[in-house]
Amino acid sequence: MNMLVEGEWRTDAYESTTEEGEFDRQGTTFRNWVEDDPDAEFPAEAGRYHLYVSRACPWAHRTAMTRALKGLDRAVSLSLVEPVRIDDGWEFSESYPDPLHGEDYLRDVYVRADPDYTGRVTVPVLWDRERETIVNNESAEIMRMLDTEFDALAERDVDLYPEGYRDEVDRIIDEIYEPINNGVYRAGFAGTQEAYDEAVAELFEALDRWEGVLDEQRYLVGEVLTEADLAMFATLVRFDHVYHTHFKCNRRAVHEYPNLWNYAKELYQLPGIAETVNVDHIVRHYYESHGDVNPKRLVPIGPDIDFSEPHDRDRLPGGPPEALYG
Ligand SMILES: N[C@@H](CCC(=O)N[C@@H](CS)C(=O)NCC(=O)O)C(=O)O
Repeated sequence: MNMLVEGEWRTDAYESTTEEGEFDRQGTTFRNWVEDDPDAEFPAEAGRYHLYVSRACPWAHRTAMTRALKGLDRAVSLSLVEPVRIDDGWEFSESYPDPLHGEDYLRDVYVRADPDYTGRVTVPVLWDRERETIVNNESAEIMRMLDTEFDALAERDVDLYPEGYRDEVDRIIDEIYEPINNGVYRAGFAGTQEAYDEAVAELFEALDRWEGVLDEQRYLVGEVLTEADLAMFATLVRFDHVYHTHFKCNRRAVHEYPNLWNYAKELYQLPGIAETVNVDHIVRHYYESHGDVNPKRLVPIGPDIDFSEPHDRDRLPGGPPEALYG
């Protein structure tokens, strides 16, 4: 797989599966925090930070959705990369330029932050214009910072990490990570039948369980929308187009689960969310980037589903934050 090694781009630097054929996701390295404190090393300030995302990537998607729901569009700028990622990693282009430095590749942005950087070149990236560096490239942490530390700059009073639910939000984000968010990758990149069998068994056991929970409650923690829902939605919205077929998670599609499907449609229809979903980028990224999984890089035709069709979630107590409609 591709990565930077001491600032040099290498295309064969690491194996993404273990000897047992299990997908092994490498950790992220920039882990600083923006703080709601003018004296902090990285203080929350309008116009100072920039978010690099891919519309294809589910991890980046959580951060883009948080920014959209909270109304941080003016405070934190955002730009995209080309959807297909092959030998050069994530690329900028005329359509999707690097607005800060005019670089050709996202790896160049990593090298600007650290000329000796060793690690994967991933999205999302939170860049600090002032210190000219990457603050953080771990999506769960960027989502949390946008939600809590940038709250004073948000144009909408939307709190996705509400007091009284915080432990539950953390617990659920953690709980769905391995079987669901990362589970689809563990299935898709499995190198042995055993690794695949284990991943899909855990994935569908978890989906079946949440299908049951969502029959009784509107969101993952109950009546209020939280960061945990954004983490879940990022996987659900990609599932039927990509994970079902490309990653062989085909025991059932999300649109065949009544509650998960209606829940996904509700989230898609929240103000600002549809604009963060680009099915073309999602589909092209997965089918065209992974030559090992899909050597001919053909993009399949379906499925014919519509996230903007009516949902039935108003049958349950609770609902989206009122500020979204203010
Ligand atoms: N733990 C990271 C993972 C991010 C990640 O793996 N992003 C993928 C895209 S979906 C990526 O950029 N991969 C490039 C690579 O691994 O070289 C996070 O949650 O932010």
